[in-house]
Amino acid sequence: MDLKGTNVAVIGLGASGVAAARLASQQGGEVYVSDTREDDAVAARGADLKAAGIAVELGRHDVERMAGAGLVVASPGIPPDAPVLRALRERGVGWISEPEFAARFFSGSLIAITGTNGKTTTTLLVEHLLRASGIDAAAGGNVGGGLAPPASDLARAEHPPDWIVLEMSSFQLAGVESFRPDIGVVTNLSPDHLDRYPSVGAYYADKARLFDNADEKSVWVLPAGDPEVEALAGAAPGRRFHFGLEGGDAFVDDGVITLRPYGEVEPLVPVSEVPLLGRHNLVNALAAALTARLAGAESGGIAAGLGSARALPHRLEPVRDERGVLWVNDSKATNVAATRSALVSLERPAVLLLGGKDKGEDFRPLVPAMGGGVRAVLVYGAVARRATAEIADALAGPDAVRGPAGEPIVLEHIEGGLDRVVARAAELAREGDVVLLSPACSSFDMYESYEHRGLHFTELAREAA
Ligand code: UMA
Repeated sequence: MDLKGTNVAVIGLGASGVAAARLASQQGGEVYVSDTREDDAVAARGADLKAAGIAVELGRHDVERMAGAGLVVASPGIPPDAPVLRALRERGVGWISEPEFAARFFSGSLIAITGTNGKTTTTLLVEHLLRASGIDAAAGGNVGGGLAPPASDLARAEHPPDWIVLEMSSFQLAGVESFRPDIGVVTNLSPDHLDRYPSVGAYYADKARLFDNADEKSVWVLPAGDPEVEALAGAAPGRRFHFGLEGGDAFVDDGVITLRPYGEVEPLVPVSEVPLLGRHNLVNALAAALTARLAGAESGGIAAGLGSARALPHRLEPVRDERGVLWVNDSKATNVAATRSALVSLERPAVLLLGGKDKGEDFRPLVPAMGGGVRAVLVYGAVARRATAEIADALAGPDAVRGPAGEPIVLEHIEGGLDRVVARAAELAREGDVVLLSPACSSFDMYESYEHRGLHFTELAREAA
């Protein structure tokens, strides 16, 4: 695709907009980027682009100018009913998403990974498994958090990788036209983003666009026994492969991660040797192993890669394993649902550290997930008084649950900082336990971010006696 002489309008000056503008400019386009914000962060990004010869407008979108462009690229965070997109639609002007734009310049093969949960873990794991197998691969896309670049940065690379592994959100899939992955992966499907979509059906419909340009050479990696995902794929052509704990082309057989995409059984590695925590991560590992195999990786390389996989920072990340006690940083769990899923997925008794800024969420729904697994709950931070009262209430109520050996769950409100919470956790934890920081709250009462909180916990855990 040649952009020489083409006017390209980019909407939004976040990570996607900056990357798309740079790619369009590198490809010879005349680029105009605009953003409704004009704060310091956006202004700094704008100044960098201006220095590269790109036209930047802050504080407003010039819809007339966009309507005259040959190509419009919209950032994923801009909802379809935003005034700028409504104005373009009224003029009959269409737009594409940033990865759709980037993929037009990819030279290698493409793996696209979507789904409601586990996208980032699976994407980065596929990259790791391919590299462990000696295949030149690079990941990016929706990933965020500085863990991998936007799709357009991958397209701009001086030495394009043989395989690009892209995480795709529904917002990005909404703006595809010719996007056609060689291998498409759906990790799972459940309702989400209902603040943006009018219905679950509308959210699923955007996800289904992964299959828009399928042909008989397409390869699909899907969860086994999931009728909703199967319905999403509909009648899309291509070969379908399935992963699941109980069966399919990637499964767990007698405690061993096993593949069978080509008829032959390929045992890879015992689950116990994969350093990722939780059942959901095991399913992500199955999806990633199967995907890497279908991309041409050999089972030996995949097995080695699974053994050397690392948890993503702040997501059920083991940070210390000493004297039978595993310390786990799950600081990214900033709401009750995330902490609930951590509790459900752990298979060891836990001392749970919970607290932070009060977002008004009800903590009682956490209690059923504690039954049989949680030994103690230590509550701290601005939310502590309310959270402790609600948990105490649920522990005394009709749904009351008990700890690992049927004993009462210890519940304590700890005054002071995380140092005091960690010290108390070290006293309570017994051999075989997990000390889990999964706060169910944001960090802003004491920290700048969940990352900052997670790093402080890691430091304290490593120092704990
Ligand atoms: N803006 C306008 N006009 C508008 C509305 C917004 O100019 O009418 C501007 C905002 O002022 C802002 C810019 O658009 O400056 C923001 O664009 P954006 O929200 O698309 O943010 P990016 O920084 O480009 O980040 C996006 C993804 N964010 C979203 O989809 C919300 C990042 O995913 C992704 O990493 C990045 O592109 C690179 O691909 C983050 C995310 O939370 C991690 N994704 C959601 C998720 O995973 O659940 C979908």
